Amino acid sequence: MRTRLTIGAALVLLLAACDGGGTGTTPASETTATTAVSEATTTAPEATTTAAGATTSAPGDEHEEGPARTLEAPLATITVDGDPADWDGVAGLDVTLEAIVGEDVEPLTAKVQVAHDDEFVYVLFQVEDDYNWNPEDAHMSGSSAVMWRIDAEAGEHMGAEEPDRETSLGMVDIWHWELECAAGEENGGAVAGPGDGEPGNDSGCNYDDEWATIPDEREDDNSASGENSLLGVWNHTNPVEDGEGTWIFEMRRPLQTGDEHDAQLEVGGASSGMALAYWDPDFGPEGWEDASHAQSANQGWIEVTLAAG
Ligand SMILES: [Ca+2]
Ligand SMILES: [Ca+2]
Ligand SMILES: [Ca+2]
Ligand SMILES: [Ca+2]
Repeated sequence: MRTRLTIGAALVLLLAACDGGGTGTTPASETTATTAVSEATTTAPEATTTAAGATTSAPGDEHEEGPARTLEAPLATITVDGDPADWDGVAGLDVTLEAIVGEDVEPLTAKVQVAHDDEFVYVLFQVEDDYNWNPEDAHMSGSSAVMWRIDAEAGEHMGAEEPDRETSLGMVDIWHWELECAAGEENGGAVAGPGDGEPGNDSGCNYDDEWATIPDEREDDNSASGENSLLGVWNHTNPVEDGEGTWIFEMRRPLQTGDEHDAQLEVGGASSGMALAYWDPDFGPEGWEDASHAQSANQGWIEVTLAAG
């Protein structure tokens, strides 16, 4: 079906290139305490600052090993409702999302925050881009993906590393979101359990829990051990057609799912690699295309640790 093909093709390209960066822009990284979305600011491209809870490094040249970007996820009380007010005080990492090599996509400013409680990991991914949403055509709406490393050696290019996209270095976990349900609605969360149809395919809202080993091998979490209670609510600060503002993607998932196709997260444990992507519906007259996303993987994994306190 259309949606299925779209997701597959798009994610093939999610992390398709790391050698060269493509844009010539030095992505900014900045750590700030969370502010209300209405106060979201544009990050100065040159600025790189570090604050408590996160460290940053300037991405750019291909896989030159520098200080890894890290993000510490605190204990917090979060409600997944599309309202980011509950993230005040949770440190965030500003990220410039970039085109893959060979694509002409303007860099976008984004910010990610991660928190946890005893049961769930929470992610707030905010992207500065104007509002477009068409419930009949996901390509005419914003779209996002959050990816996590499952295997320690997995490459940030959907399990591989450039230039060899055909050789898997390990498995990755992908939360892929096409906005087929309206702002403020719960997406996912209640999809079928193991062994019931296609439990990794959220047929209701198209917020799918997936996995990949290389860009060409990506699937929904449909194994017998599949656990797919991934829940998200999206919103936008200025939800009028072409309204300038910030996309809000708020989501949660159990820390431990027992699903072989998910990253298992542990409070106080080793860091977990994360990468981000966003598809802009203004890319062309037909909306975004598979390769037209802006993404963070050129800059390597963002290393997330879940702090006990
Ligand atoms: Ca909230
Ligand atoms: Ca746009
Ligand atoms: Ca899963
Ligand atoms: Ca998964």
